[in-house]
Amino acid sequence: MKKVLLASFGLVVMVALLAWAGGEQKPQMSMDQMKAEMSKCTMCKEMLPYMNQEWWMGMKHEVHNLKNGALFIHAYPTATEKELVDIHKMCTAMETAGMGLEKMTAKEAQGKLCQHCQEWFSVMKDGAKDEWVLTKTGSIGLVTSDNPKTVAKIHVMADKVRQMFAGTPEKM
Ligand SMILES: [Cu+2]
Repeated sequence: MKKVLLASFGLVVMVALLAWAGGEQKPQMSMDQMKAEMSKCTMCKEMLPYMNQEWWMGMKHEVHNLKNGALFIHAYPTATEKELVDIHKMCTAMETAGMGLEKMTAKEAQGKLCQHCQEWFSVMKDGAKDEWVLTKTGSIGLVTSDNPKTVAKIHVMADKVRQMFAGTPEKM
């Protein structure tokens, strides 16, 4: 299941980037720049084929801290049933890509993952547990650990994701 954690986080990051690129604030990077960045990351590049879809911009995202981790809600409330098939297909494509990550060393991950996927790779290496469910509007994930240090790390990650969606691109 760990691979899904990475997949989902990459998704979060890129949707946040996309939100900035299309938002009212000054774009921090153009769509082409963003795509170039994504193509360098083993996880994020799996999303490239779907980026022109309308549902990308309709994503609603929530992150909530738990005592032992965090809860991630990805929802595409505007997606039709047909689009949801694509959304779930994308999740599966990233899961497949993620299978390769399990064999990666931390050093390899540095070369093959973007900064944010690397941070989640690190949480994963700590032994965090996660469980993801495909839902009628997208997906929901629980990321937890019995180790207080790892829980603290998960909370830092959750904060970063919230900040991204609050529009603080300097954290990128
Ligand atoms: Cu990435």
